[in-house]
Amino acid sequence: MSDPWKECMDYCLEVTKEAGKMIRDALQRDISIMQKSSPVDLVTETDQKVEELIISSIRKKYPTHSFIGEESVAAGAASVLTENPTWIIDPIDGTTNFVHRFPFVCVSIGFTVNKEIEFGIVYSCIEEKMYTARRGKGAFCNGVPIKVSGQEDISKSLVLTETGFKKDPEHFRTMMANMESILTIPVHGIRSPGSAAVNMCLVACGAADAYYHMGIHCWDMAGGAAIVREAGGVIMDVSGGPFDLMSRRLITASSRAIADCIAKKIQPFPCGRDDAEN
Ligand code: LIP
Repeated sequence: MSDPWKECMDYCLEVTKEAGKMIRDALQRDISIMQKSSPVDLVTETDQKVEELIISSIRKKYPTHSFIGEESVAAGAASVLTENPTWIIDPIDGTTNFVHRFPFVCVSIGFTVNKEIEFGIVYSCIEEKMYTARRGKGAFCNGVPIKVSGQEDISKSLVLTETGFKKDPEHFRTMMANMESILTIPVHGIRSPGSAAVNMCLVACGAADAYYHMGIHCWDMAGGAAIVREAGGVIMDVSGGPFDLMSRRLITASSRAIADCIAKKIQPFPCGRDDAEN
């Protein structure tokens, strides 16, 4: 059977390596930090330059394809997923980590066709871990196959989540109550590595058993979603329904049992949709 998107994935890999090198080089210099939606929602010149590099390189080769990029959307571009082949790009997932030189910083790219994720690439570029997954063909880290832990017992699990940018009192209370509700199951622990895409890769390779988050974006999820799925993980909405790339929320886990248990334990809060904000 022909594999029409293989060439796109191979090309994406080369562009991602270049982007990762650009990020590593930038860490050697002073980092100029700007604010986006709030004093804790940060962006740097490097986020913008890396996104420019990725989009211009891919657009030159695939001029008819569509793009949803974090910094382009911040600058006013639409974030609507269509049937057209679409590259969903987070040039630096873990910008706060990047600013602090905390080592979980990645380039995340997901590629969709007919709104389905065909492949995902997440390059944790300080650790130099290149995670890749193509629909139906497995998930890999630096070319070595990876799979989820397979843990089914939530009381033996390590769970990832993030605190995010929105710190209004109601949101904050729900977020803390959710963490309390998970911690008191009990679980072995909760961790917040600071990058949604890296979190999904940590579940994909069995270093963590679950990750849940509300308030992130399609560019945080697209690359990692392909990887965790192909590694045998479950990915779903926080309501327990099917995963929706534009919904700004997800649960992913090593097993359905753990994902379902988290869905029952956490209280969703409204976070809007990526395709409703333009
Ligand atoms: C970040 C995520 C992080 C989350 C933040 C933000 P950015 O992405 O990966 O896990 O807590 O809300 O979305 O802004 O660094 O690309």
